[in-house]
Amino acid sequence: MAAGNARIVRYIVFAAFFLGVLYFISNNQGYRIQSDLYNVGKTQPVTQPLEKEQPILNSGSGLASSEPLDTGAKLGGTSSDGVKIGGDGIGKSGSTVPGSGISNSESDSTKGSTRPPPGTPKQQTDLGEAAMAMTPNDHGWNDMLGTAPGPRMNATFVTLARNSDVWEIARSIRQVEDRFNRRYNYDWVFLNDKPFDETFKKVTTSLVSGKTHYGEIPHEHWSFPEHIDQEKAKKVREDMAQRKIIYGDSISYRHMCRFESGFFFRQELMMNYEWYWRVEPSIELFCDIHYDPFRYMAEHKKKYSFVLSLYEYVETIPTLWDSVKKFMKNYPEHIAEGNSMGFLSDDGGETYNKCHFWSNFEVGNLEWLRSKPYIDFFESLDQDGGFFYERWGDAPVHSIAAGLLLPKEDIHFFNDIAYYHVPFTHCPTGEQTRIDLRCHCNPKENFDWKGYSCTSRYFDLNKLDKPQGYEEQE
Ligand SMILES: Nc1nc2c(ncn2[C@@H]2O[C@H](COP(=O)(O)OP(=O)(O)OP(=O)(O)O)[C@@H](O)[C@H]2O)c(=O)[nH]1
Ligand SMILES: [Mg+2]
Repeated sequence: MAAGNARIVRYIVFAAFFLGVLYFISNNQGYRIQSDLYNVGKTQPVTQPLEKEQPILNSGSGLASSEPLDTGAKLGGTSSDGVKIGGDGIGKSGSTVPGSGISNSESDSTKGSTRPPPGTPKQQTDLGEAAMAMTPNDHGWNDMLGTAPGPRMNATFVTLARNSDVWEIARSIRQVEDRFNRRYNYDWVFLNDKPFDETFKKVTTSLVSGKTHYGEIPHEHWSFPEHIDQEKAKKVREDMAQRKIIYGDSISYRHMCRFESGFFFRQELMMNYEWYWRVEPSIELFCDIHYDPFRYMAEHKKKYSFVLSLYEYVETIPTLWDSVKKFMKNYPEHIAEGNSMGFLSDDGGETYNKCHFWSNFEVGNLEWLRSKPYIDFFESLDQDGGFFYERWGDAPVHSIAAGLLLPKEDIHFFNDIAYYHVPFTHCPTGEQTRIDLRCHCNPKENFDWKGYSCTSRYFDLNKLDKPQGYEEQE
């Protein structure tokens, strides 16, 4: 009996050992399969319907290529012997596609990175020829996976940020990349009144598909100008603190507003570009952007654009309009014919109705901001001291400038760029638009047609048809 029991125990031990070996082998294989898949996915997401259009566009390098990084390098243009020759073929940012083995940043943070490009290697040799798909009926509308065809503008994203903003700006970049820039690879300029730290550079460079640049703002662009009476400015801050005016007691917020009003566009790094798209920390983009807004601006001769507009908090700008009127009197030659005074004033310019475009989102033309009319405008306002004796924001400053110095047709409303910056949302009006653009915003949160928005005024002034369904959102 004892011997029988021992035999049974031996069988059980043997069976357990055998099962253990089987389990180990199968698990091990599973791991290898997973890791292979992962590699493939990194190069080329397996779900993409790529083969359809690849053969002609891909210089013969199809999806099945066993040289994924090579394929990525070809985004920058490849000579016949396979040597990388840079990205002239697809514009400035095309030369910097990650995965080409070349660092995509001025910082050291991506050196040695073998990360594949964010878009698939679908690449057209005739990038400059392609028309933009603006509606679902246009050719190429659904080509949202590869690098976008078409020329690139001389454009950059621009963000003013502190090192402590890194995770908030990381969220914004991720959204901008996912919804737009992974297909376009535009550059990104980061500006700061202090040196950026390594974490900031590393994290942001890893997220941006174009080149990243980091600039430190010169002291004279982030300090009190000599003509400011420090005592007077201090009293204002104390008074605003007592009255609980948002950021009313902050010195740095005032430097920020003055910098955004008068200096960001003439930073050394920004001088390399003609177009900018401003991005702030913690914003959201809710819809796919199927076309290049920079190119849209250029082709339609726009100079300034917005997605949200509203009334300014009057306590922050009590004498701004007086200052503007002084400028108009001193520089009548700068006031554009057919301007948007009707957006800014309800009485022909006597008083300001506080309407402004919300400048935490802007796509605009840097040459315009660097032009004499704009510089004269900024300097005239700056002399009056309201950035420090009050708390003038860059939003009303930019908006009044755009409203007076530009013909009204130069200002564009991007209905199809769905956007959030606390606490307002622009969610495109019209269900079909939201479906076509694969939006994830709640239309009920759209601010455009609510009483505190000025967007209706913009539509009325420009005699534009409001999108279908706007009445239901008022
Ligand atoms: N380098 C630097 N950037 C700043 C400073 N203050 C604000 N910023 C940046 O300037 C932009 C505007 O500042 P915000 O604090 O977002 O101002 P806001 O949008 O009016 O207010 P919020 O509702 O807080 O977003 C953001 O991109 C900030 O990261 C500062 O002191 N230094
Ligand atoms: Mg902000």
